[in-house]
Amino acid sequence: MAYSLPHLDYPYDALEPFIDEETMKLHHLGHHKNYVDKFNEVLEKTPQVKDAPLEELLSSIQNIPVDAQKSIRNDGGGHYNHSVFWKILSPEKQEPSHALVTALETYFDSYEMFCEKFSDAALKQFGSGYAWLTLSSNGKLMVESTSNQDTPLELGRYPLLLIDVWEHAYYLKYHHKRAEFIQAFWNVVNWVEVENRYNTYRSQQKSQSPPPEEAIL
Ligand code: MN3
Repeated sequence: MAYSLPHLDYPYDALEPFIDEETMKLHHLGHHKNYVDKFNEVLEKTPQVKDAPLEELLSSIQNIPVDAQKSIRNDGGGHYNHSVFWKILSPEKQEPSHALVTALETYFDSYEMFCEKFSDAALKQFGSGYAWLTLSSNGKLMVESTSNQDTPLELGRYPLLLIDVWEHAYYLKYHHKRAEFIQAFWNVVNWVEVENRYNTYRSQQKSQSPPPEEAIL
């Protein structure tokens, strides 16, 4: 079954003034749509992985035939990353729950330190890519960045929050001032969705056997 461009849960202008309507339209209907179309093309040519769930496909990309790997990483990753990105944005200003803040404090000392570390990773990502809050295979929260359309899934980590710092995500409004876009981003984070993702992946991990490196220890 072919992938399709997901609908947004809010109108294109809903994230104004932090993310402008024109950027949202071009980003969703232009950039994301291109990834979906190209991903469907490569899946047509790679029938052996056509029906694999997307997260599984991206998690085990090294098992994919080599000639399809690059395209699946770029176009499948592009579809996946943008799909998660739209979901973790919200027109309503939200604050993270006490439970989520407590989890963040465990790994980053304070919520403010987490925000600073995440913003710093987004700012310092050289060229196109993303900054992430991820959940590692042993249940730890991490801040990291990736290039292009790479996903943390390939590294065995689950994405909870991400910011797209490709220029197409902010250039129309913020021009070269990526730092201003990152600062604005904090006003439109859907913390309910971030926490849902955290709880979902945590319960999946608890129901699975521990990863091999933990078993050895
Ligand atoms: Mn993008």
